[in-house]
Amino acid sequence: MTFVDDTRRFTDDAVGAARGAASLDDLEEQERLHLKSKASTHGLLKERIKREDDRAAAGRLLNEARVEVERAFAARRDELERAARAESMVRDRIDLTVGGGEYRRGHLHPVTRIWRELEDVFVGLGYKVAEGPEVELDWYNFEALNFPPGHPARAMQDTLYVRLGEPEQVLLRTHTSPVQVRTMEAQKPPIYVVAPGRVFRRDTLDARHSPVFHQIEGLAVDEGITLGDLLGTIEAFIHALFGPNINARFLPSFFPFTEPSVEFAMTCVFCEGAGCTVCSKTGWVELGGAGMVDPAVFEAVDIDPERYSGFAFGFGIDRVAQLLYGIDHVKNVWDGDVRFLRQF
Ligand code: 2NL
Repeated sequence: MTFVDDTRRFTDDAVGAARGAASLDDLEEQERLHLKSKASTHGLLKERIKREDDRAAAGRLLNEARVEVERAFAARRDELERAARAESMVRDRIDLTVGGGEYRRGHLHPVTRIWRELEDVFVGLGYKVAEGPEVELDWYNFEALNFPPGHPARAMQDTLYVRLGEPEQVLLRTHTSPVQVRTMEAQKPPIYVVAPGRVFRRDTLDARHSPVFHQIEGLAVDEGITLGDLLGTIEAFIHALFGPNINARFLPSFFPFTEPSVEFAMTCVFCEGAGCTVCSKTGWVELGGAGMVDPAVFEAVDIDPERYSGFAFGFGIDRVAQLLYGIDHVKNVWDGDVRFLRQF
């Protein structure tokens, strides 16, 4: 067989093998056999050129053949790759219309919700919201508030003291009143502030008592403030929060920082005053305390009690949340158990 014939046959065989390759692996194998190695048909023909009479013509001929064969392999490779891609488009398709698992949406903690509702009500009545430290000095928590030395609330049994500085001078605040004391030190009347926050007492945990709880206190200091303003303000916020059927009731009481002092209750939201187990058949639930700011407190913060008067009130946020959401044990309010919190 002549070189020309063999080259012709190389071209036909190789182009045929390329076109007939069933897969990319197969194509690779055929390319190696016909074109790519020294022992390939092309490799052997290349060796033969040296022995041809007209080596230049033989070289040119084989070169043309090689280009044609290379084109055939490239074309088939292109076809097979396209097919593989098209197949993967079908096989690996993701059906976006199927829909995924549901994500559980979080929500605010019940206490946070009540906290914010209370802030909204008082902001609506013209109050500012103030905050302060949870670790306090004796002065702000007791001394400035007219707690005499030896008052039972000051004792170790009630207050959590911090081992820092002078003994019994640094403590976890037992109420948010220190925030109002700080406000009165920092600015002169008229003052209208509410101080919501976390407070701490050395209480043993039971259904209603917890060493950590939340309260909101309010303070109004201006010229000519009366007990009538206090009673009207309490009634207004109870109506704003619970509607016109829920009323406020006041009883005389005592606090070291107010004179006179009152305790206030609201109509039981469960029986609307008829009497039920929640209100122990009284029709009322205790909410908090209030009173006219004692002149001794004004003197401690350098406000003239002859010119100004004011009222203050305080009540538990957890208690309101417990009542409104029917939470039986107060520990559920802060221990962060998601199985409990999910219910709201
Ligand atoms: C309650 C009673 C009360 C106050 C808090 C107060 C604050 C200043 C001056 C005078 Cl700076 N008083 N706060 C007054 C009366 C009662 O809270 O049962 N809280 C849970």
